[in-house]
Amino acid sequence: QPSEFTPTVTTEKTPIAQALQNHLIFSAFKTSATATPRDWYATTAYTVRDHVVERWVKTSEAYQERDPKRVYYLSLEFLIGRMLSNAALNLGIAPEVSEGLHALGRDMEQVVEMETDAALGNGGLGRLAACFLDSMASMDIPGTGYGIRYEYGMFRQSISHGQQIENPDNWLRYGNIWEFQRPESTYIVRFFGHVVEFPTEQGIEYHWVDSEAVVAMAYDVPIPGYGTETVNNLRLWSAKATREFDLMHFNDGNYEKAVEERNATENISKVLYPNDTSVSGKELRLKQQYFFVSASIQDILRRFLANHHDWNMLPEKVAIQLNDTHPAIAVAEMMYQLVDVHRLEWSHAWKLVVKIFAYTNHTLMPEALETWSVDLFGRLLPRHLGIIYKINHEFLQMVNHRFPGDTDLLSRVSIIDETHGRRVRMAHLAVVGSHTVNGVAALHSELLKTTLFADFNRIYPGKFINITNGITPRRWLNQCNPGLTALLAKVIGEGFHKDLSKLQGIVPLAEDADFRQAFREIKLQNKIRLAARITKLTGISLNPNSLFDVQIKRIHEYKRQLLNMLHVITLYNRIRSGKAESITPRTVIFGGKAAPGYWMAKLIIRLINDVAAIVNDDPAVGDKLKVVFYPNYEVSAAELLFPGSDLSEQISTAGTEASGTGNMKMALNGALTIGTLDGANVEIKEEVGDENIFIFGLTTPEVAELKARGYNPWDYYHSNEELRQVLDMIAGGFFSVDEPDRYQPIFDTLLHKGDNYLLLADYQSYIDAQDAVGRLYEDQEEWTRRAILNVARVGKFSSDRTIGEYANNIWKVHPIRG
Ligand code: DL6
Repeated sequence: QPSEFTPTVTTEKTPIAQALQNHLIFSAFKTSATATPRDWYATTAYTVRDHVVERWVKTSEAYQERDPKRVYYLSLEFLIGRMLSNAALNLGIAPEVSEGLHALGRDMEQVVEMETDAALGNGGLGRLAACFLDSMASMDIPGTGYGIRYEYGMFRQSISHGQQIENPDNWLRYGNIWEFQRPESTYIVRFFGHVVEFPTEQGIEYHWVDSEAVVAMAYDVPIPGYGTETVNNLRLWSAKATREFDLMHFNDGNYEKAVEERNATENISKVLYPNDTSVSGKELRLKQQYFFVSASIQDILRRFLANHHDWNMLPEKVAIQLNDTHPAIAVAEMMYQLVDVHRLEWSHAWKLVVKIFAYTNHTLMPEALETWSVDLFGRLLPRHLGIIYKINHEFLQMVNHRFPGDTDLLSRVSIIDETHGRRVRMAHLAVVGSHTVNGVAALHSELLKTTLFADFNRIYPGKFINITNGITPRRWLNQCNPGLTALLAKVIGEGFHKDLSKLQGIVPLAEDADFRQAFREIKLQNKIRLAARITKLTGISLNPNSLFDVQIKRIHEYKRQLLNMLHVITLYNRIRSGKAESITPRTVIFGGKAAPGYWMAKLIIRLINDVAAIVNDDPAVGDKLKVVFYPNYEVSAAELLFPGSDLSEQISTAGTEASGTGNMKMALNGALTIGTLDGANVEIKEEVGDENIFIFGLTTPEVAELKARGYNPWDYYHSNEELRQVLDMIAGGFFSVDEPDRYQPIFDTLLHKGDNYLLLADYQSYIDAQDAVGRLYEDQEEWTRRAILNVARVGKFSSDRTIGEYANNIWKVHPIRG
């Protein structure tokens, strides 16, 4: 009689069920009787991983043999989320894994829930990088991601007494089955010291001496493509001390001192900075940037040199994309490696550099534009500062030659800002060192050319292009919305997984009552699933038939969660005063993290929770209005929230949101958008049609005009009764009776400090649009028709399309099949 410990293939079990059982025993060292839910997760992950690794080896051999041009995506953030279900889906083995678990008495959905999110990013920029990895692998593009293996990712948010509390994200506590440590792939990264000049016959040689060394050790994470054998690599660097500890101190009996140095070194990859749109200028952050960049560039050059001797081949084999300015120091590091280490002539090296690099800008917000004080930079990276000076000198000479005598222009475009102390402008370094710079949505790219980079656009005509962002349909449709995916597959076949434009095929079905019914039923089930999770997390029970009105994203003043709250309180007032007899029942859901040091964003979270407490408890309101703050918004939460949304809130002040990608995920999952003409909303409107989206508010030029004319928020306060009442309630302590002036700063920001993001100017137009939303929702047939048209027409926003454009227009790389 074979026991559970007998790892032989039995006829009754499918191969995957057998593999699961083997891993339970040999990898988790458990039996079904003793296995915990986490053991089942590990068992399943090991089983799926085996399939991934098999293909990974083949892909890497194919790349090795065929030596294609590769793209290297340098990003300080990769917001990957969970990997198990995504890997099973992409490999096409999800049904078998599910069945195998079922045969062993387990449920795939519960197993998946045991995985901790890999939250190595803040928000949009990091999630975009993760979607790009999925698309590159799915399209067989030889692409590698390079980043940092943070020991602590994005903080975990809890809500206590309505306030955000930040808790450390110890995501590696139970190990990480998806990473492979590569002790053989280590590089020395140096900091501090000074530069010594050696005159030689060829000119001056620069030697960087007395520096402190850190070891960068690689951890590889497989990125399986969908519907292909390709598995690409995400290489994350971890900092290790060069010596375990200082033996001198150890022998003196000072153990603490002995490990101190080691800890300080390893701090470099300890924690992700949780600010998405502001820079703090901290030394550790610059160390992180240089650390991962230097290790990555050394790794890229090592791979190149293994096959080539002719440096002119470098741009034929290597394309490097800078994900924002965070890795922009790579331009100087490549020069350092080529000139100081490999002894290329400066001008030869520079020609290669500008053929290799390209830079993506993700924001126009001035507070997000990185600069470093020259003092800090020179202390930490003395040789690189010298290199940047030389790059700048040559660049300014060129500008002066082209635009003689324009000293203002020279000072505006210089890589060194001399106007606020001396600072290194990383965006300028990135622009000068790249052959192409792209924005992430049509409007954003246009604004880059006409505002932030207007001077550079004159200097380098043609360098600035647009590539509109996208999202991977595998995670953001197939994985998160199996009900809708199955319905779509039934009516148009499976092709849309790899060609999202195929969704156009459902356009005629918007007119089919049976299809609408089926579509609506799926949405309802998704809302029921979401409502159950919300009740579990917050204790708030919801009516799944109410309109789920959802704003999930980082909390930031420019994203205007506060404008949403002005609407919520307006609705509340209408209900209380009996003016809303026939109001559409609504559940307004917020989710998102505030940067720990962003006081106003945290106050907004508190206001949402305070308002929720009062509204949800008011018997006069009943089912008509509920307000929810979903704690710890992260990728896995998003996978529940997007499919369960009816209304997508994309309400940033026009001209502030570079693109947005949540807007795309919402529409793809059948939510209608209420939004401003900002970021990619503009293109979503073009795709889905004016009738199928609720657009409101000032346009970007109107915002500029109003500001130029002199914007006075008091005008709106005095002339709009509903608005005035809402603002007076906030300021007067209606929602904070225990501390009546808690929200006075919000009132002050909006009225006394100029309402930078024009909430008051856009208020009435937003309320009117929301009223139209409410009325349309009453007509469920028409609402569903429009939701179907949204799904059908957002194929453009697949990250496969986006990556295709990067590959053709910037990287010039081609697919390679193993
Ligand atoms: O491009 C990805 C994403 C855009 O969709 C958002 O509109 C934009 O805010 C975001 N930017 C960041 C932080 N930017 N910086 N630096 O996440 O990028």
